[in-house]
Amino acid sequence: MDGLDWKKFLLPYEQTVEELKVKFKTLRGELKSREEYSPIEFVTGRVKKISSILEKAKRLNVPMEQLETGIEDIAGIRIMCQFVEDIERLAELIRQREDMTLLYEKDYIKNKKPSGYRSYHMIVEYPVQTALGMKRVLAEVQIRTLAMNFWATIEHSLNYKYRESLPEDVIKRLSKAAEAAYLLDQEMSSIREEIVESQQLFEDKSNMVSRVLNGIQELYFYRRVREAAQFQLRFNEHWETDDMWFFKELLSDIDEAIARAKKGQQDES
Ligand code: 0O2
Ligand code: 0O2
Repeated sequence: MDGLDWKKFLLPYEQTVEELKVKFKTLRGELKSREEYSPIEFVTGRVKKISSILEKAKRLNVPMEQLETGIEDIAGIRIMCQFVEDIERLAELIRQREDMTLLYEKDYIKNKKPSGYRSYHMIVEYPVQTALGMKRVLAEVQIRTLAMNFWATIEHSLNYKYRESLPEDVIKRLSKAAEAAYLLDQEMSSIREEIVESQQLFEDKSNMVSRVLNGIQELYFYRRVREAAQFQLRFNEHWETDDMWFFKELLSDIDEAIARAKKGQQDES
Protein backbone atom coordinates (compact mmCIF):
# COMPACT_ATOMS: atom_id res chain seq x y z
CA MET A 1 0.00 0.00 0.00
CA ASP A 2 3.02 2.20 0.63
CA GLY A 3 3.90 4.39 -2.29
CA LEU A 4 0.51 4.15 -3.91
CA ASP A 5 -1.15 7.53 -4.35
CA TRP A 6 -4.74 6.40 -3.81
CA LYS A 7 -6.28 9.71 -4.84
CA LYS A 8 -4.58 9.58 -8.23
CA PHE A 9 -5.10 5.83 -8.57
CA LEU A 10 -8.85 6.12 -8.05
CA LEU A 11 -9.39 9.14 -10.36
CA PRO A 12 -9.99 7.16 -13.58
CA TYR A 13 -12.33 4.84 -11.66
CA GLU A 14 -14.34 7.77 -10.35
CA GLN A 15 -14.59 9.17 -13.86
CA THR A 16 -15.62 5.75 -15.22
CA VAL A 17 -18.41 5.38 -12.66
CA GLU A 18 -19.72 8.89 -13.37
CA GLU A 19 -19.63 8.40 -17.15
CA LEU A 20 -21.24 4.94 -17.07
CA LYS A 21 -23.99 6.19 -14.74
CA VAL A 22 -24.80 8.99 -17.18
CA LYS A 23 -24.74 6.57 -20.12
CA PHE A 24 -27.11 4.03 -18.56
CA LYS A 25 -29.46 6.71 -17.22
CA THR A 26 -29.55 8.22 -20.72
CA LEU A 27 -30.26 4.77 -22.18
CA ARG A 28 -33.19 4.47 -19.78
CA GLY A 29 -34.58 7.85 -20.87
CA GLU A 30 -34.09 7.09 -24.53
CA LEU A 31 -35.83 3.71 -24.36
CA LYS A 32 -38.69 5.24 -22.39
CA SER A 33 -39.31 7.93 -24.94
CA ARG A 34 -39.00 5.49 -27.85
CA GLU A 35 -41.15 2.63 -26.63
CA GLU A 36 -42.59 3.70 -23.29
CA TYR A 37 -40.98 0.74 -21.55
CA SER A 38 -37.41 0.48 -20.36
CA PRO A 39 -35.70 -2.61 -18.93
CA ILE A 40 -33.86 -0.17 -16.64
CA GLU A 41 -35.65 0.97 -13.48
CA PHE A 42 -32.77 2.86 -11.92
CA VAL A 43 -28.98 3.01 -11.95
CA THR A 44 -26.49 3.45 -9.13
CA GLY A 45 -22.74 3.34 -9.01
CA ARG A 46 -19.84 3.44 -6.61
CA VAL A 47 -16.07 3.31 -6.44
CA LYS A 48 -14.94 0.54 -4.10
CA LYS A 49 -13.72 1.76 -0.73
CA ILE A 50 -9.96 1.60 -0.20
CA SER A 51 -10.39 -0.73 2.78
CA SER A 52 -12.51 -3.12 0.65
CA ILE A 53 -9.94 -3.02 -2.17
CA LEU A 54 -7.19 -3.97 0.28
CA GLU A 55 -9.27 -6.74 1.86
CA LYS A 56 -10.14 -8.20 -1.51
CA ALA A 57 -6.52 -7.95 -2.74
CA LYS A 58 -5.40 -9.86 0.32
CA ARG A 59 -8.14 -12.49 -0.06
CA LEU A 60 -7.39 -13.03 -3.77
CA ASN A 61 -3.59 -12.75 -3.37
CA VAL A 62 -3.38 -9.83 -5.76
CA PRO A 63 -0.10 -7.87 -5.45
CA MET A 64 -0.43 -4.09 -5.18
CA GLU A 65 1.10 -3.54 -8.63
CA GLN A 66 -1.64 -5.65 -10.19
CA LEU A 67 -4.72 -4.10 -8.63
CA GLU A 68 -5.87 -2.73 -11.99
CA THR A 69 -6.21 -6.17 -13.53
CA GLY A 70 -6.59 -8.30 -10.41
CA ILE A 71 -9.64 -6.55 -8.95
CA GLU A 72 -12.43 -6.12 -11.45
CA ASP A 73 -14.99 -4.23 -9.41
CA ILE A 74 -13.10 -1.13 -8.28
CA ALA A 75 -15.56 0.67 -10.57
CA GLY A 76 -19.05 -0.74 -10.00
CA ILE A 77 -22.33 0.02 -11.74
CA ARG A 78 -25.60 -1.49 -10.60
CA ILE A 79 -28.66 -1.54 -12.81
CA MET A 80 -32.04 -2.44 -11.37
CA CYS A 81 -34.82 -3.93 -13.50
CA GLN A 82 -38.49 -4.55 -12.76
CA PHE A 83 -38.67 -8.06 -14.19
CA VAL A 84 -36.25 -10.99 -14.59
CA GLU A 85 -36.93 -10.96 -18.36
CA ASP A 86 -35.54 -7.40 -18.54
CA ILE A 87 -32.10 -8.61 -17.42
CA GLU A 88 -31.31 -10.58 -20.57
CA ARG A 89 -32.66 -7.78 -22.76
CA LEU A 90 -30.40 -5.30 -21.02
CA ALA A 91 -27.40 -7.67 -21.12
CA GLU A 92 -27.86 -7.93 -24.89
CA LEU A 93 -27.93 -4.12 -25.20
CA ILE A 94 -24.65 -3.98 -23.27
CA ARG A 95 -23.06 -6.71 -25.42
CA GLN A 96 -23.83 -4.65 -28.51
CA ARG A 97 -22.35 -1.38 -27.23
CA GLU A 98 -19.30 -0.02 -28.96
CA ASP A 99 -18.12 2.27 -26.16
CA MET A 100 -17.11 -0.62 -23.89
CA THR A 101 -15.75 -4.13 -24.40
CA LEU A 102 -17.34 -7.06 -22.65
CA LEU A 103 -14.70 -9.31 -21.10
CA TYR A 104 -16.92 -11.95 -19.50
CA GLU A 105 -20.20 -12.56 -17.73
CA LYS A 106 -21.14 -14.27 -14.47
CA ASP A 107 -24.67 -15.60 -14.27
CA TYR A 108 -25.56 -15.77 -10.59
CA ILE A 109 -29.21 -16.03 -11.58
CA LYS A 110 -29.01 -19.47 -13.17
CA ASN A 111 -26.28 -20.35 -10.65
CA LYS A 112 -27.12 -18.58 -7.43
CA LYS A 113 -24.41 -18.24 -4.82
CA PRO A 114 -24.56 -20.45 -1.69
CA SER A 115 -25.65 -17.38 0.29
CA GLY A 116 -28.77 -17.09 -1.92
CA TYR A 117 -27.32 -14.13 -3.86
CA ARG A 118 -28.74 -13.68 -7.37
CA SER A 119 -27.56 -11.12 -9.93
CA TYR A 120 -26.12 -10.96 -13.45
CA HIS A 121 -22.56 -9.63 -13.58
CA MET A 122 -20.80 -8.30 -16.66
CA ILE A 123 -17.14 -7.37 -16.53
CA VAL A 124 -16.36 -4.70 -19.10
CA GLU A 125 -13.32 -2.75 -20.17
CA TYR A 126 -14.08 0.94 -20.53
CA PRO A 127 -11.73 3.37 -22.29
CA VAL A 128 -11.76 6.54 -20.22
CA GLN A 129 -10.27 9.78 -21.56
CA THR A 130 -8.07 11.32 -18.87
CA ALA A 131 -5.82 14.38 -18.89
CA LEU A 132 -2.93 11.95 -19.47
CA GLY A 133 -4.60 10.25 -22.41
CA MET A 134 -6.80 7.21 -22.81
CA LYS A 135 -6.83 4.61 -20.07
CA ARG A 136 -8.62 1.25 -20.17
CA VAL A 137 -10.36 0.58 -16.90
CA LEU A 138 -12.19 -2.54 -15.71
CA ALA A 139 -15.71 -2.11 -14.41
CA GLU A 140 -18.30 -4.53 -13.05
CA VAL A 141 -21.90 -4.04 -14.15
CA GLN A 142 -24.35 -5.83 -11.86
CA ILE A 143 -27.84 -6.30 -13.28
CA ARG A 144 -30.62 -7.41 -10.96
CA THR A 145 -34.34 -7.12 -10.28
CA LEU A 146 -35.76 -4.91 -7.54
CA ALA A 147 -36.44 -8.05 -5.47
CA MET A 148 -32.86 -9.33 -5.90
CA ASN A 149 -31.60 -5.87 -4.94
CA PHE A 150 -33.83 -5.71 -1.86
CA TRP A 151 -32.41 -9.01 -0.63
CA ALA A 152 -28.76 -8.27 -1.53
CA THR A 153 -28.81 -4.81 0.07
CA ILE A 154 -30.02 -6.11 3.41
CA GLU A 155 -27.86 -9.25 3.35
CA HIS A 156 -24.81 -7.13 2.51
CA SER A 157 -25.43 -4.73 5.39
CA LEU A 158 -25.96 -7.60 7.85
CA ASN A 159 -22.79 -9.33 6.66
CA TYR A 160 -20.90 -6.09 6.96
CA LYS A 161 -22.21 -5.53 10.45
CA TYR A 162 -21.54 -9.03 11.71
CA ARG A 163 -18.33 -9.61 9.73
CA GLU A 164 -18.78 -13.14 8.42
CA SER A 165 -19.88 -14.39 11.82
CA LEU A 166 -23.58 -14.49 11.08
CA PRO A 167 -25.30 -17.02 13.37
CA GLU A 168 -26.25 -20.26 11.60
CA ASP A 169 -30.00 -19.69 11.99
CA VAL A 170 -29.71 -16.18 10.49
CA ILE A 171 -27.91 -17.62 7.48
CA LYS A 172 -30.74 -20.14 7.07
CA ARG A 173 -33.40 -17.44 7.35
CA LEU A 174 -31.57 -15.25 4.83
CA SER A 175 -31.49 -18.20 2.47
CA LYS A 176 -35.26 -18.62 2.94
CA ALA A 177 -35.75 -14.89 2.34
CA ALA A 178 -33.77 -15.27 -0.91
CA GLU A 179 -36.20 -18.03 -1.93
CA ALA A 180 -39.11 -15.66 -1.16
CA ALA A 181 -37.52 -12.96 -3.34
CA TYR A 182 -37.17 -15.55 -6.13
CA LEU A 183 -40.85 -16.47 -5.84
CA LEU A 184 -41.80 -12.79 -5.84
CA ASP A 185 -39.91 -12.33 -9.12
CA GLN A 186 -41.69 -15.34 -10.60
CA GLU A 187 -45.10 -14.09 -9.51
CA MET A 188 -44.46 -10.61 -10.90
CA SER A 189 -43.36 -12.12 -14.23
CA SER A 190 -46.53 -14.17 -14.51
CA ILE A 191 -48.70 -11.17 -13.62
CA ARG A 192 -46.88 -9.17 -16.27
CA GLU A 193 -47.47 -11.88 -18.88
CA GLU A 194 -51.19 -11.85 -18.14
CA ILE A 195 -51.32 -8.07 -18.46
CA VAL A 196 -49.43 -8.14 -21.75
CA GLU A 197 -51.81 -10.82 -23.07
CA SER A 198 -54.93 -8.93 -22.04
CA GLN A 199 -53.51 -5.76 -23.59
CA GLN A 200 -52.92 -7.72 -26.79
CA LEU A 201 -56.51 -8.97 -26.71
CA PHE A 202 -57.76 -5.45 -26.14
CA GLU A 203 -55.70 -4.16 -29.05
CA ASP A 204 -57.06 -6.94 -31.29
CA LYS A 205 -60.60 -6.15 -30.21
CA SER A 206 -60.35 -2.41 -30.73
CA ASN A 207 -58.83 -3.06 -34.13
CA MET A 208 -61.65 -5.46 -35.03
CA VAL A 209 -64.34 -3.05 -33.80
CA SER A 210 -63.07 -0.25 -36.01
CA ARG A 211 -62.81 -2.57 -39.02
CA VAL A 212 -66.43 -3.75 -38.47
CA LEU A 213 -67.74 -0.18 -38.12
CA ASN A 214 -65.83 0.99 -41.21
CA GLY A 215 -67.22 -1.99 -43.15
CA ILE A 216 -70.79 -1.14 -42.13
CA GLN A 217 -70.23 2.46 -43.20
CA GLU A 218 -68.95 1.26 -46.57
CA LEU A 219 -72.14 -0.78 -47.07
CA TYR A 220 -74.22 2.36 -46.47
CA PHE A 221 -72.04 4.05 -49.12
CA TYR A 222 -73.06 1.29 -51.57
CA ARG A 223 -76.68 1.83 -50.44
CA ARG A 224 -76.96 -1.66 -48.97
CA VAL A 225 -79.03 -0.16 -46.16
CA ARG A 226 -80.87 -3.32 -45.10
CA GLU A 227 -77.71 -5.44 -44.97
CA ALA A 228 -75.81 -2.68 -43.15
CA ALA A 229 -78.58 -2.41 -40.55
CA GLN A 230 -78.53 -6.19 -40.00
CA PHE A 231 -74.77 -6.18 -39.43
CA GLN A 232 -75.15 -3.21 -37.09
CA LEU A 233 -77.72 -5.20 -35.13
CA ARG A 234 -75.42 -8.25 -34.89
CA PHE A 235 -72.62 -5.96 -33.77
CA ASN A 236 -74.79 -4.19 -31.15
CA GLU A 237 -75.87 -7.51 -29.66
CA HIS A 238 -72.36 -8.92 -29.22
CA TRP A 239 -69.78 -6.15 -29.18
CA GLU A 240 -69.30 -6.35 -25.42
CA THR A 241 -68.02 -9.95 -25.55
CA ASP A 242 -64.31 -10.74 -25.92
CA ASP A 243 -65.17 -13.48 -28.36
CA MET A 244 -62.68 -12.94 -31.18
CA TRP A 245 -64.39 -15.63 -33.29
CA PHE A 246 -67.58 -13.57 -33.31
CA PHE A 247 -65.67 -10.53 -34.64
CA LYS A 248 -63.79 -12.61 -37.21
CA GLU A 249 -67.04 -14.13 -38.53
CA LEU A 250 -68.85 -10.79 -38.59
CA LEU A 251 -65.95 -9.17 -40.37
CA SER A 252 -65.73 -11.88 -43.01
CA ASP A 253 -69.54 -11.64 -43.64
CA ILE A 254 -69.24 -7.86 -43.99
CA ASP A 255 -66.28 -8.22 -46.38
CA GLU A 256 -68.31 -10.62 -48.53
CA ALA A 257 -71.28 -8.21 -48.54
CA ILE A 258 -68.99 -5.37 -49.61
CA ALA A 259 -67.54 -7.51 -52.41
CA ARG A 260 -71.08 -8.34 -53.61
CA ALA A 261 -72.05 -4.66 -53.43
CA LYS A 262 -69.00 -3.63 -55.46
CA LYS A 263 -69.72 -6.30 -58.07
CA GLY A 264 -73.38 -5.19 -58.23
CA GLN A 265 -72.31 -1.61 -58.86
CA GLN A 266 -69.90 -2.68 -61.63
CA ASP A 267 -72.62 -4.78 -63.30
CA GLU A 268 -75.01 -1.78 -63.24
CA SER A 269 -72.58 0.54 -64.98
P1 0O2 B 1 -33.95 10.63 -9.06
O1 0O2 B 1 -34.90 10.83 -10.20
O2 0O2 B 1 -33.58 11.89 -8.34
O3 0O2 B 1 -34.38 9.54 -8.15
P2 0O2 B 1 -24.75 11.43 -8.06
O4 0O2 B 1 -25.33 12.13 -6.87
O5 0O2 B 1 -25.15 12.03 -9.38
O6 0O2 B 1 -23.31 11.14 -7.96
P3 0O2 B 1 -26.79 9.50 -8.15
O7 0O2 B 1 -26.96 8.68 -9.36
O8 0O2 B 1 -27.79 10.56 -7.89
O9 0O2 B 1 -25.34 10.01 -8.11
O10 0O2 B 1 -26.74 8.58 -6.89
P4 0O2 B 1 -26.51 7.04 -6.77
O11 0O2 B 1 -26.33 6.80 -5.29
O12 0O2 B 1 -25.50 6.54 -7.69
O13 0O2 B 1 -27.88 6.48 -7.25
C1 0O2 B 1 -29.02 6.78 -6.58
C2 0O2 B 1 -30.10 6.84 -7.62
O14 0O2 B 1 -30.85 5.65 -7.52
C3 0O2 B 1 -31.02 7.99 -7.33
O15 0O2 B 1 -31.63 8.38 -8.52
C4 0O2 B 1 -32.05 7.30 -6.45
O16 0O2 B 1 -33.27 7.99 -6.45
C5 0O2 B 1 -32.17 5.98 -7.13
N1 0O2 B 1 -32.69 4.94 -6.25
C6 0O2 B 1 -32.11 4.39 -5.17
N2 0O2 B 1 -32.89 3.44 -4.63
C7 0O2 B 1 -34.00 3.39 -5.39
C8 0O2 B 1 -35.18 2.57 -5.36
O17 0O2 B 1 -35.36 1.72 -4.49
N3 0O2 B 1 -36.10 2.81 -6.35
C9 0O2 B 1 -35.90 3.74 -7.34
N4 0O2 B 1 -36.83 3.88 -8.29
N5 0O2 B 1 -34.81 4.52 -7.38
C10 0O2 B 1 -33.87 4.34 -6.41
P5 0O2 B 1 -31.27 9.75 -9.20
O18 0O2 B 1 -30.35 9.46 -10.31
O19 0O2 B 1 -30.80 10.73 -8.19
O20 0O2 B 1 -32.63 10.18 -9.81
P1 0O2 C 1 -18.63 -3.91 -2.36
O1 0O2 C 1 -17.50 -2.98 -2.53
O2 0O2 C 1 -19.05 -4.05 -0.96
O3 0O2 C 1 -19.75 -3.67 -3.31
P2 0O2 C 1 -16.07 -12.38 -4.43
O4 0O2 C 1 -17.52 -12.79 -4.37
O5 0O2 C 1 -15.86 -10.93 -4.12
O6 0O2 C 1 -15.22 -13.28 -3.67
P3 0O2 C 1 -15.66 -12.02 -7.29
O7 0O2 C 1 -15.79 -13.15 -8.25
O8 0O2 C 1 -14.59 -11.05 -7.52
O9 0O2 C 1 -15.54 -12.66 -5.87
O10 0O2 C 1 -16.89 -11.18 -7.26
P4 0O2 C 1 -18.40 -11.50 -7.56
O11 0O2 C 1 -18.89 -12.47 -6.58
O12 0O2 C 1 -18.63 -11.73 -8.99
O13 0O2 C 1 -18.96 -10.08 -7.25
C1 0O2 C 1 -18.66 -9.41 -6.10
C2 0O2 C 1 -19.78 -8.47 -5.81
O14 0O2 C 1 -21.03 -9.15 -6.04
C3 0O2 C 1 -19.82 -8.07 -4.37
O15 0O2 C 1 -19.09 -6.94 -4.14
C4 0O2 C 1 -21.28 -7.81 -4.13
O16 0O2 C 1 -21.64 -6.53 -4.61
C5 0O2 C 1 -21.91 -8.87 -4.97
N1 0O2 C 1 -22.08 -10.11 -4.22
C6 0O2 C 1 -21.49 -11.28 -4.46
N2 0O2 C 1 -21.90 -12.23 -3.59
C7 0O2 C 1 -22.78 -11.65 -2.77
C8 0O2 C 1 -23.56 -12.08 -1.65
O17 0O2 C 1 -23.54 -13.26 -1.24
N3 0O2 C 1 -24.36 -11.16 -1.04
C9 0O2 C 1 -24.42 -9.87 -1.47
N4 0O2 C 1 -25.23 -9.04 -0.81
N5 0O2 C 1 -23.68 -9.42 -2.51
C10 0O2 C 1 -22.89 -10.28 -3.15
P5 0O2 C 1 -18.38 -6.74 -2.74
O18 0O2 C 1 -17.11 -7.51 -2.72
O19 0O2 C 1 -19.34 -7.02 -1.66
O20 0O2 C 1 -18.00 -5.26 -2.80
